Amino acid sequence: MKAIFIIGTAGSGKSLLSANLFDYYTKNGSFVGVLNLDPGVENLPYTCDVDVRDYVDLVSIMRQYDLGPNGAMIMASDLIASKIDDLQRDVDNVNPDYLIVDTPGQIELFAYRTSGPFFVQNLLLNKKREYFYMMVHLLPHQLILFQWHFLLHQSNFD
Ligand SMILES: Nc1nc2c(ncn2[C@@H]2O[C@H](COP(=O)(O)OP(=O)(O)O)[C@@H](O)[C@H]2O)c(=O)[nH]1
Ligand SMILES: [Mg+2]
Repeated sequence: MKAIFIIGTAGSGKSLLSANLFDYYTKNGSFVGVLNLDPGVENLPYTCDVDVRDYVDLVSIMRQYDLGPNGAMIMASDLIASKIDDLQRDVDNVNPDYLIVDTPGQIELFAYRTSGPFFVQNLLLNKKREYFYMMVHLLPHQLILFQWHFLLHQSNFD
């Protein structure tokens, strides 16, 4: 299984790119799965095989902890890491050739908090990190340095 993480700023087109990559790989005969890691998204341009919203619900977090949307997103982003075993099990059940990972809307919540790098490092760990890719797109130049730190943090991609 090869995992492709789609990373970018909010509204930069991550979800649409995920949908197009799904179509591209499918048309070329590969078995592709899409993992949605955005707990706050309402509509997706693809049908996800594995969905973090099954485990982390933004509206429930807002109600339960009396948080606004931004605070709930921070909490939800951290909760994603605690659901990695469930998400890993769901991914293993699908077991695609390529796993496209559509990351949360706000890059800062995924890349700069410990939960994002933890998730990237530990997903597919039990698969001995078979070919593990990351993709970055549409980065404003201020973010590139941070992005490379994030990428270089990973020891397991070709
Ligand atoms: N014109 C144009 N619009 C795009 C492109 N990629 C995404 N969009 C639109 O930009 C908006 C945000 O895209 P989305 O994939 O949800 O961004 P995300 O927040 O990074 O997942 C949506 O309305 C998309 O239809 C693109 O390459 N060209
Ligand atoms: Mg999105």
